[in-house]
Amino acid sequence: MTAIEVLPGCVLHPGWFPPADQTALVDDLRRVLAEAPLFQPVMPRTGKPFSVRMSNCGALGWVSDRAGYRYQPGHPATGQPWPPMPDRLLALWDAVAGYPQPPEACLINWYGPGAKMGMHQDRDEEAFDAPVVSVSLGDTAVFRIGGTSRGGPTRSVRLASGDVIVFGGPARLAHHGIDRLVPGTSTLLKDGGRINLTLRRVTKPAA
Ligand code: MD6
Ligand code: FE
Repeated sequence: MTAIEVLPGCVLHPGWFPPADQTALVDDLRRVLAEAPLFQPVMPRTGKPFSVRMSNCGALGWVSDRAGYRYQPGHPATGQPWPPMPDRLLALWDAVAGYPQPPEACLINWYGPGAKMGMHQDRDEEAFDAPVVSVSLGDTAVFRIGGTSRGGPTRSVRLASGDVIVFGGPARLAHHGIDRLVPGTSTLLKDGGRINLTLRRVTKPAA
């Protein structure tokens, strides 16, 4: 299907992954999660739990705990390195990112029914010249995107299973969040819910 520019720099590729590829991707992720189990992140300082559970693959993984947000090379509970990024995700990056270096981190967000994500910016990376590439699997999510300053006008976009959204250029630092899931919109995950993957370049390549 054709790409849709939601806002300058924010490009939606509806149905990028056909159903068979979505199933293969979930199988890839189950192998990742067998090595790097989902963990429950909490907000810095307050310790309030997120409503999603997380894990990562790739050289670096994003974590949040009472000490803050950061990227680190190992799993917070097991201390083991994150599993490698599946080839299917490296190929996606090559196809849509338009960035010469590979991604270093893939954050896996697992939404149970009822989970959501508050408005935020992705700004813990050094390489803001690289886009963030996001994959949605499972139930449709109501995604909200605004501008680079808080509290401005926002748009709402539905992200369905297999959709890919690329945040680059002027949208790289846009505020965004997940208002809610739309239950019963996908049969990919047997207990419902949603998985979101975000592929990121974290470090600036040596000049
Ligand atoms: C989600 N996505 O779709 C949350 N961040 O569940 C994100 O936080 C996100 O979709 C940066 C770029 C694209 C995204
Ligand atoms: Fe984000």
